[in-house]
Amino acid sequence: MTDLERRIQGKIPGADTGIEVRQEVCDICAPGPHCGVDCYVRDGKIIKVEGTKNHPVNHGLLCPRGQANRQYVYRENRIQTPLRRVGPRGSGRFEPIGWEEALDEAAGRMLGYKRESGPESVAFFSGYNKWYRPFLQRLTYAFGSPNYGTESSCCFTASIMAWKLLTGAEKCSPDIAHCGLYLAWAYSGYYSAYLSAQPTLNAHQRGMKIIVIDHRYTHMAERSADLFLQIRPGTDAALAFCFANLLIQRDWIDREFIRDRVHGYETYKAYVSRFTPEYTQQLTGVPAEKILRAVDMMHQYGPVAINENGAALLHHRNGMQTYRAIMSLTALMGTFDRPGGNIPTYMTYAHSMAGFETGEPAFSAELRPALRPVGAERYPIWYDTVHQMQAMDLPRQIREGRPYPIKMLWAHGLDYRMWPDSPGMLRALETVDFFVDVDLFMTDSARYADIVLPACSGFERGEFRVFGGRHAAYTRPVIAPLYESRPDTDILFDLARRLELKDELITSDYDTCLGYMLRHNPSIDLARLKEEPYPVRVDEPVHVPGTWRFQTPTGKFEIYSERIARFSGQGFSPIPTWREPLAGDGDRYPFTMCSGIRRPNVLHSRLHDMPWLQSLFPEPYAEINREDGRRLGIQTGDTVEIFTGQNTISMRAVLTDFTMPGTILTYHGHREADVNSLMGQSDCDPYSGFPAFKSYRCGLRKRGAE
Ligand SMILES: Nc1nc2c(c(=O)[nH]1)N[C@H]1C(S)=C(S)[C@@H](COP(=O)(O)OP(=O)(O)OC[C@H]3O[C@@H](n4cnc5c(=O)[nH]c(N)nc54)[C@H](O)[C@@H]3O)O[C@H]1N2
Ligand SMILES: Nc1nc2c(c(=O)[nH]1)N[C@H]1C(S)=C(S)[C@@H](COP(=O)(O)OP(=O)(O)OC[C@H]3O[C@@H](n4cnc5c(=O)[nH]c(N)nc54)[C@H](O)[C@@H]3O)O[C@H]1N2
Ligand SMILES: [Mo]
Repeated sequence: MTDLERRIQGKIPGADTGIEVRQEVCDICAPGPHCGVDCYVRDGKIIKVEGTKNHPVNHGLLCPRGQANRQYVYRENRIQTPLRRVGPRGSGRFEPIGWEEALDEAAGRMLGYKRESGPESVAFFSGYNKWYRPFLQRLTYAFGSPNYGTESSCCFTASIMAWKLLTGAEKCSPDIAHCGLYLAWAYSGYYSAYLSAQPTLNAHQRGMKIIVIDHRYTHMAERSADLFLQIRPGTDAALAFCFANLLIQRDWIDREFIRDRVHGYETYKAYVSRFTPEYTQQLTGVPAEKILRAVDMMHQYGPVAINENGAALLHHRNGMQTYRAIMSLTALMGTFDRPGGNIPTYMTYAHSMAGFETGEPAFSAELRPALRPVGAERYPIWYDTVHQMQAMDLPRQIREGRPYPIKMLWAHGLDYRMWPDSPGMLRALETVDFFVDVDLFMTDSARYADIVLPACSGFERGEFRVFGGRHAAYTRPVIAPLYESRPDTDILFDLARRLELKDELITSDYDTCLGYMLRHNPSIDLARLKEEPYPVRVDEPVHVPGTWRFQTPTGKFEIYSERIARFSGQGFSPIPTWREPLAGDGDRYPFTMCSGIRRPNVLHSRLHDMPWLQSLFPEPYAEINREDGRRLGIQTGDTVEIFTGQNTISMRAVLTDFTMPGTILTYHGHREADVNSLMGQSDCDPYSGFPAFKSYRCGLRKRGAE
């Protein structure tokens, strides 16, 4: 082997090896962390990836999923050309067609349904991906349909609802840098948000105390908890009420803040008084003396900051109320909008929080028609606060046609296994007249589409992004789009131009729209950003703690929500309330299934087939408490059946002492063991519409045992 060959094999960049290092951003779990990636490119192909050292977000780190980016981009089932279905739905029989033909046909159908059944009969949907959403949402509304909906119908939006109802803010981040005690409430860090773990550990080392509240003994609990409260899934509201009760009884509250800035204190005080430590122990499983110890610590070590959680606390049938209960503690303690507490922040751009505002929310929503979207009847509080389609109700409406028919579905990255009662969503895909799916890969959902369009990955496109700490970037593609794939936004503009729309923006182009969204952000210069390989710090005004003006009907922190009070007649409670979390059929099913607990090697449906990542955990598995295993004669490695009235699935058992007896922890999106097929549609949180993914009743047995 020559020296040059060795250097090529070693992937050494240089003019002689023809290997160049180009910067991109990992798109696998964006917009979570947005980690910078160095891509080693040779002959137009990515041959290696590693974390970008001088990237302000990840500083050279990459998680296992990010490390596997090369396998992700070059997966065998990438869709290569636009396709038209020629076999029955689900058969996977398609013929390649050209882009013009595909978009003409889709646009023709859309206009036809609009004429025959109204614009609302066409629904627009986005899966987990966020980067193109502003454009998709504007296009939906410009077309005249109210039915823009996304995966966020079951992810984090219920927390936004809670904050909006309480304060008018959308998100309130814990101020870890200045707090004395961190309530790591449903926070494990290591798997779901790995970049947040180190700052938390650093703060702990400087003296910040940590109370971990989780049903699983997590790494965070093991390594850094000063106190660990092991709690039954979904019972967290009771714990928050008990904390409130004890803080009030001991007069460890901020009376001035409550007097001047809180609405509903007296009603709430009366309500929480029944949550004694003993009663709360019965509901939550947390020993009374530990609850008392936690409250002592909150008093002794404040200011207290509380973790913002996007899913684990919300995936219960009382999730939104639970969130309101927990965050109402910031009003009692006076830590809302105070250093060391929870500070309001902005959703800056496409669901990313960078600390400053842009015109993106207005761009996305300003053309919203007055028509009522899917889910508005069933989930009125959702509709009142979010205004979008509640996509959890979409399968029902497609199948039943009530209150009006949905004829066509235009989707980007739709995965039917995201919904509870996933078979019901699949039936909806069979029922709907016309279905277009835009995805990178030929997924099990895309197989049901009439037209399938190939999107390119984040490495094959350039795009505007923002990052925490007031950073912005305009990425550049590191390789050309594979096959005939294209960026979702290009597809959307080409569609928009075919829809006879009056809106000049959504029929223009990406940069023109960005210019409009950023017209009040003078420090962001797109041309300059395009020249920069790394994110640039921008000089935009940020929220100053202590200056928040409550955007609520009373202009105060509304523990008693006047907005919800308007719906009291429909059984909704203006103050946070308790409800037993278990969803699903009655007592025949003694276990609590907590599904979708984040794991290091998976992200929803999209990574289950990837060899490197799959090698870490080759099969779907369920974590089962060792005691339960002993009782049922189950050992690690056995195949177990998890069952409900809806369905039965099989997984490998992994016995552990880290879970609570009676709980089963699983992951979702597996083709061969789809947990969502075990769940019904009827048990969603009535406030938010969120499914009870994390506290569903089920049965468990060793395969073969009856
Ligand atoms: N690796 C990886 N990272 C991800 C994702 C992924 O699929 N894989 N998904 C991303 C997405 S879309 C989301 S929404 C976020 C979710 O992010 P998180 O909600 O942080 O995700 P989890 O790690 O499942 O949950 C955090 C902790 O809450 C605990 N928990 C679960 N249920 C309860 C409960 O009822 N009460 C209490 N007190 N604790 C509970 C879990 O045991 C866990 O330790 O993760 C994001 N990051
Ligand atoms: N049981 C259970 N179910 C859950 C959860 C749980 O915890 N438990 N979590 C819920 C939560 S929080 C979430 S966020 C959802 C996740 O919901 P999903 O939307 O199911 O997430 P993914 O499977 O990651 O992505 C969907 C599709 O997007 C495609 N895709 C990736 N990048 C692009 C792109 O740039 N353009 C286009 N057009 N497509 C792209 C992927 O190939 C994939 O097919 O699942 C929810 N469902
Ligand atoms: Mo999520």
